[in-house]
Amino acid sequence: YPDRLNAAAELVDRAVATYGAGRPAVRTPAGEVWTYGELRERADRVAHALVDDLGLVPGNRVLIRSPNNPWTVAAWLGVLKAGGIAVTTMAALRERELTPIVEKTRPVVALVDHRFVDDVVAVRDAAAPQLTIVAYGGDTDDDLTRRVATKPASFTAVDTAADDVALLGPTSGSTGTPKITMHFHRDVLSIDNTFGKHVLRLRPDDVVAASPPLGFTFGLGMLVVFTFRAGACAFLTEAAAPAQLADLISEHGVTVLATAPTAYRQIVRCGKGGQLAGLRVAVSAGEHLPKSTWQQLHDDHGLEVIDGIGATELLHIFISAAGDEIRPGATGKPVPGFRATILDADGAEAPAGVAGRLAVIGPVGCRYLDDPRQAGYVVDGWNVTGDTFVRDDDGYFWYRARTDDLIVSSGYNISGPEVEAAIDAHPDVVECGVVAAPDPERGSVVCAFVVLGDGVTGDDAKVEELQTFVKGELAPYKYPRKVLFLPALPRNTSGKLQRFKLRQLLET
Ligand code: 3SK
Repeated sequence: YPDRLNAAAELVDRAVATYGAGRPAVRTPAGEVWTYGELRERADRVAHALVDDLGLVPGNRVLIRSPNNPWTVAAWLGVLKAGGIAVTTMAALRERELTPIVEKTRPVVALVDHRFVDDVVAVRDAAAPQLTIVAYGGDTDDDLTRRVATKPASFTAVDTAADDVALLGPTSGSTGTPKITMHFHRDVLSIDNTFGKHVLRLRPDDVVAASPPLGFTFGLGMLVVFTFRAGACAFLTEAAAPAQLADLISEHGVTVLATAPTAYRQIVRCGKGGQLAGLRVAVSAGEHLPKSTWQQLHDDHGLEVIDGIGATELLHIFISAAGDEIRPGATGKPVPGFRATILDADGAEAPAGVAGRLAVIGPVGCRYLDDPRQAGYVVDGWNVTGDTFVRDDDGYFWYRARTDDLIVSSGYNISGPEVEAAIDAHPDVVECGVVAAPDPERGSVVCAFVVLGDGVTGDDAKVEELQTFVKGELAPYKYPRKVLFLPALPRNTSGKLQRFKLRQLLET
């Protein structure tokens, strides 16, 4: 990369120059379409409002809080063009989750969708008097989207250094205390030069939908970075349940979908798998994609889902495979640009076939903002993830468990997600989460929290049926000795299963 680089200019100005101002950049289910020219103009007006009205200077941080919609994209691009640092958050976060993020990142401005202002006001009043809150998307006179109408239509992007911070991405980690990852302007582009160019390979005529929020780098990469680098169109849905999303995909000619395995399973279970027929590319990440789910999507719906593992610390996906390279059940190989290895308990590189912690090196690395947990994540230059994987002789990486999800029962090592995948395959199960339950005899036993389909009763007979079913699928020692039924599983705002909350349920 050149020394000076502004990622927002590279995304939107470059798209206008390469693909034309009239090409659609973003669309919504309501039929709103913004061309690349319109998106650039609105982002430029936002940059003017930030600098001219709100006194933003390069390096200032700007919190963005909104569901996925076109103004959020314009706001994000406008902040970066003005030389600011975007602190991306999810609309679903509440006051108690926003407070530590605001305290740590100290934004001077918050650009907030007008429907989500209250929690930010509460955080400002309690903890951040420096914060100017500007609502957008509403119809009051001081609303950002009304104010920008009077601003000049063009803004020359601040000549930021490639190594200036562009993005602060909060991540909750497994315990819930947020860590703030820092990413440079060049990092934003590098995810396209790795996963985007080598695995995803979008085309200008693609229409890209993704369920993860723009406040999660999975969604930001899919809907903004990869899409705009390819001159494609982002289809922005604010909050679509999987069944609705499936309908929107077929109604609006979506060709690329990125979502989590749970959403794929729910789409299939509610009989909407046929709505995915027009997809050219389907990406699954955020959670392990079990082989059974991949196979069902392939056999029944003709999809060759691209699985991948990423991390907010590394901005996006670093292990994946597409097309003929896919081995169902394996996550894939290191994306070109990345190296990956397995570390044993002593931190040494483990040979093929031996499970250990997945560690990665690539063009993007973990930099936590002022956080002692940095020393645990970056060790000898390796970014050490919280996942246990095994590498096979062909260099494919196979997911085993979160490092803290391994269940040791009577001396057996049991992967919680493996048992989950087995239970998920039962026709009455919507989803399940498996954790270790303390047991005086065995140390721990496998405990499954199960969500059943509508009208199915969770009684003793169902427990026995599920146990027998798992024994038929896996080595019998892995069957869940404890089965509890829940109406829904606890998930964080990115949709990840919160196993620590399941463990807490066992303590109550
Ligand atoms: O796998 C994930 O959880 C992830 C995290 C950040 C960015 C992208 C992905 C897929």
